[in-house]
Amino acid sequence: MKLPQNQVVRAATKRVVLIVLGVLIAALIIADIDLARDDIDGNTWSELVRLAGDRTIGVPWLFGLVMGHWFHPSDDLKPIVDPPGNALVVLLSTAVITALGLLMSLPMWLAFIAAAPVGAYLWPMSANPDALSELKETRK
Ligand SMILES: [Ca+2]
Repeated sequence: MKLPQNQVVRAATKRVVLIVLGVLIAALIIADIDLARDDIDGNTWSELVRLAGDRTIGVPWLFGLVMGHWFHPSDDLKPIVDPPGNALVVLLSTAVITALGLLMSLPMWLAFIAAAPVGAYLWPMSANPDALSELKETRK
């Protein structure tokens, strides 16, 4: 999605997106706390994600991919395979890891750790350099 060019609209759009994300995260945390306090065991978001990760290694793999996508070592990192080939490699590696997880017991943490560099070097988030420097300026 491309942000509108007008600075005022861009700033308002960013603010709305951040507010929506904040409200969504707060709602998930509040729901998780409420679910933790009820009489039903294993029904919190955290417990369900953990259970899903135990059932299929694809879940921690996907979390690792997203972590690598967001938190890679350089702002100007480019994928080592040009698009759209990088998406194909990410999808294929996800399919292979998920299939391996069905055939053998793989630890969740290993899938998570292995996926982060894949997400970073095949699917790095390319941030707008202007938006990044703007953000860094506001943090000072
Ligand atoms: Ca509960």
